[in-house]
Amino acid sequence: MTVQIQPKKKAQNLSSLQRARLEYSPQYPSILEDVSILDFKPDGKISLDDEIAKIFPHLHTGVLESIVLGEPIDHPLKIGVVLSGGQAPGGHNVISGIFDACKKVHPDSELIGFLDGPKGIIDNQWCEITQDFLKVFRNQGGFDSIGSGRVKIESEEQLLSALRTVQEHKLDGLVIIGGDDSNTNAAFLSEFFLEHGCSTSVVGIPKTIDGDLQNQFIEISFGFDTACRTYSEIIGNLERDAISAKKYYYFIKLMGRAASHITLECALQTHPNLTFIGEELLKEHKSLWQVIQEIADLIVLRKKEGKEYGIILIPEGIIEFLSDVQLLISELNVLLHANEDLIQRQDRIERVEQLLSLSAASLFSSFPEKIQSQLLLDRDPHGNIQVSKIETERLLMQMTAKELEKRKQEGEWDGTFSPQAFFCGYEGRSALPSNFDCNYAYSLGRLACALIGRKKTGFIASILNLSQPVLAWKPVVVPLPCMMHFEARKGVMKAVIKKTLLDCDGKLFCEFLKNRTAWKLEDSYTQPGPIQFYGSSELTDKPVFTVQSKSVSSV
Ligand code: FBP
Repeated sequence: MTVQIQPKKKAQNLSSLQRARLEYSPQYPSILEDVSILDFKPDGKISLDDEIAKIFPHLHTGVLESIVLGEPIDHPLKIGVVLSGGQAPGGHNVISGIFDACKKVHPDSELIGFLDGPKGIIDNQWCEITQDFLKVFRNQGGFDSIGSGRVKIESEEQLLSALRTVQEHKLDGLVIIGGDDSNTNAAFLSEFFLEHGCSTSVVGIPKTIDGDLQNQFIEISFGFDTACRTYSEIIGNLERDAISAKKYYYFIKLMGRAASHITLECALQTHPNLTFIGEELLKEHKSLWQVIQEIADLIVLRKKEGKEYGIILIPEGIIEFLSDVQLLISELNVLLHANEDLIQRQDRIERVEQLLSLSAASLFSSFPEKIQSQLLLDRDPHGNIQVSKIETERLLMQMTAKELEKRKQEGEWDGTFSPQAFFCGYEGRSALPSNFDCNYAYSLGRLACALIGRKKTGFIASILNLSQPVLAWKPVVVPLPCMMHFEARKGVMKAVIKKTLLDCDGKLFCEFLKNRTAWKLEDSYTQPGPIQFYGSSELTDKPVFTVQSKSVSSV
């Protein structure tokens, strides 16, 4: 079944800036100019867990491949592409990169997009991607060209449907643009295709704003740069508002799931008064009570300086790192897994309180009812608690207010506490991509096409040296299984791509440590302003600190 999107209608609603961005020509390393002559040759062994290798008997898992020049490919390619999971700025550029590269290989090459995520592959819902179609999506944010979704291709039945789809279309390759879980699925899909004698290559592309898909082969996923810049603009503006009005405490929660990469980057960009880093709280076994004490201490201290305003950054996944809440969440996960009807019950909150251990129940009962209900929400298809749906910023605000009231009664504080809650979340995922993300995502698309041209399967396309100018970027291809390890998912050990949490001994975190005490009382606020697309390259093309820190001369 074919579904058509109407680019002409879409074009009528583009703003002047969106139109100007359509004209932007993404840059890419010169080696990706003509992908028809790119080939890959084995270049040494790569370390791989034996148990993981056994799961992928058909894939060439333990060999690193380097890019070399080969005989040109002179036949058309037919490629399918799918966007998987949450939006990340640059997705449309990956698609444009694949399109332009495959058309250059041969003008009769074809690209089709599977609609609304991996479900589109299972149900064979697709649309043809043409030059005309792409005209309104180049360098634009969002994933609305072909849509995305979180359905996994996991069961034997789903895998067989996917196999039928790629065989029906006679695809040379399928590009999966996704995060750690989607790329894990890409590895299993490529193994399944090989096992069933299907020659369609499966290639992964690292996408997610969260920054947790990074390792020795992936410096950052596309989308992180734009999301951090979007949030930093908002935080910088709120800081300016705070020192102007001098009456509000802004509690700002930042997207990023468990990892605090986004929060740390935004803190370095904006210098807030207090920033929590989930990984540090975990390392120090901090509890929710200790976090509240830290916020209240800051407010008391700043009042002594005559300041009744401030900026507090909270990573989206903070509650998963707090020792007491961790215990509660793990008990809730077990309860929800074992009693599927629990969430539907009218008396679910009372029932949960009865089933929890004493300490978990007492913490759960101390939460406002809204937070209790949010903690009981269904887990996502990968078994993750949906942290973006839990209003942690409001929970911290309410608990801080209670603590301050107590301190007031004890004569320790006599101020006014006016908090405001913000969630920097979905808007960063679909912002107009920065030049960095436009260039990076487009280059990844071109590289994916090169892999498919040479029938390479089970690889992720990546680019190193990203802190340098684009011409010095270094495209690399990496077998997906070598990024995997075993992890408990819904109580069962599964081979998955390892998420990378923030390194509390890393360069960036140390930079933050050097400054955070001064930022508490001094208002060292920095206002980065909106993403710049035009002007000096210092303003337009330099990536965020997280990416810069990967090079020798950093922050
Ligand atoms: P991906 O891992 O798919 O890239 O999604 C990331 C993310 O934006 C998280 O930062 C956030 O917690 C989550 O998606 C929100 O999910 P949903 O879109 O289902 O509300």
